[in-house]
Amino acid sequence: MDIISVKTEPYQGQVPGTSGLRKKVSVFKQNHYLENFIQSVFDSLDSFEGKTLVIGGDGRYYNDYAVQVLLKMAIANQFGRIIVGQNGILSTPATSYVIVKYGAMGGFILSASHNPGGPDGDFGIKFDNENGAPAPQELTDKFAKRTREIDHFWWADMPDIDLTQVGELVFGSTVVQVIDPVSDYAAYMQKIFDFKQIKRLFDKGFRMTFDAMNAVTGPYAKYIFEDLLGAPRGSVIRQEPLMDFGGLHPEPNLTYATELVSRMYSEQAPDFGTASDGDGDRYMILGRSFFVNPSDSLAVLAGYLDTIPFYRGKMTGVARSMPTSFAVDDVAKDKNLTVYQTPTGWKFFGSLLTAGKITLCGEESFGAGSYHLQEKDGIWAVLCWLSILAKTGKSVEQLVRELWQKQGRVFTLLHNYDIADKGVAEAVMAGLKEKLPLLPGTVIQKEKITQAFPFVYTDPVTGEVADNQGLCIYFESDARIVFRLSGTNSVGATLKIYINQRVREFDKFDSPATEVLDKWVHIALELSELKRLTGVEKPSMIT
Ligand code: VG1
Ligand code: CO
Repeated sequence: MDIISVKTEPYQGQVPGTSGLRKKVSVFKQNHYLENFIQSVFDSLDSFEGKTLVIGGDGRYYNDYAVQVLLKMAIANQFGRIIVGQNGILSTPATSYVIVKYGAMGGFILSASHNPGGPDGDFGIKFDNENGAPAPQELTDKFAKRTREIDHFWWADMPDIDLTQVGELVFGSTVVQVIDPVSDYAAYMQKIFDFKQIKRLFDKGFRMTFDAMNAVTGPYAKYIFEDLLGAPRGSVIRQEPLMDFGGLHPEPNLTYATELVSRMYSEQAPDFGTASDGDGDRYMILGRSFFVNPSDSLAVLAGYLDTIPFYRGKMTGVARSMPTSFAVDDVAKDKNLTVYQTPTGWKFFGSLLTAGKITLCGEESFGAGSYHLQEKDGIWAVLCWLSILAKTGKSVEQLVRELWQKQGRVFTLLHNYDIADKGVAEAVMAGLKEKLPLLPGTVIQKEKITQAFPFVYTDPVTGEVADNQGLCIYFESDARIVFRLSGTNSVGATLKIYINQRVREFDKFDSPATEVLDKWVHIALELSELKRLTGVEKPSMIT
């Protein structure tokens, strides 16, 4: 095996977004594109010679190839040990756990998460630090800076490594350890949750459907829910990870998890419906003919997390990303927990979790997690729900209705507008931002604006400031509209409009969110002049 230095030229635009670097597969396939980014990450880290690195991915198209590139480069850069999931597979939460468990200095996750896969789809790469947390902004800025200067990378000239068998292989001064992707994570879940209690629920005939969406959680879910907890065979659907996710969009929401949704609204619906995303860090909750919006789910988790022994007496604070509704705030207040509002993206929770300021955190996109590990964790969230259902004996619907009875129902709606030209989308945001100072006190479509401001976040632990994190407009009638640009798409731009309103009239609780919040959609469109400025008539996704 020869270790060689290979000359290269920088690429433009290798800038990590909300969660890692995400681009079309065709972009990643350009000569040295992947190698440049990987070496830029290595060059941005403090000494790592002799240390341990974790590598895994969600199994999407190009995972096989990229894993081999990463291995050869990590060997050439002289890591002491590389822990890699069998066949190159590890979910995002499993990677995070494995990093901490084996004392690694960090790890790579090859995934574009909820973005579609396949030769015409997206690929991605993200880096977690030694806490198993997504690289913070300061570090991702370093990666991007280095990609603009890079002129060579290190390469081990050797054949591909066989990743089909669990075990250890030695290459020069590096040990490559192939691990089973599921077992460490599953063992950890058994430490957190009372599996016997959940098993009793299934023994009594409780039924669930977990839609793995042909993505990475299939093997995890099958082992945990069917093999260990005794959910009937077939409870985990679409459990085989496919390179292109069967042509589907692996994002758990009402638009993309259609099969699960129709099952949950049918006559034979099971008691509990869940789904996960491409890399296993998100979830989705449905009861029988009942959808739980992610912000309400976070509120339920906040209310009951301390019924799980692992968390008893450990509750400190709760954090939610800014676009996540305020449903959790009242629950937290009741329980004397501090609430933090962070920008979108898991990397902003890391410092709060590490400092012990929060126990639980979550996002409106069905990401939730706790201090058990520093990534969002889909299967963990499902296990939380199962524990709460087992402990209380209540149904999903009952738990959510109790929340509404207490504090009113906070309706939520998200409209995504795909805009081909990123510059045009940025211009819409800039125009609206300019208007914000003039809005408070004005009335639009009979609704009075109370506050309007761009969201700027100062990390209470590190003091780091993140600006440009969305535009917020609050109304007198307990409503809020948030505008922000997505940071995960690989081409063009997606402008997201998030709408929330708290409704206290019981007789409105069962109206669809699309109906209750329709008025606010019109207000948002009028304020932003989105249609006129972009020519885009309809959202690509409503959830
Ligand atoms: C989206 C979600 C955000 C989530 C991010 C990464 O980001 O809104 O809540 O953290 O995806 O999740 P954006 O910038 O497109 O709104 V994942 O599961 O795709 O790593
Ligand atoms: Co994900």
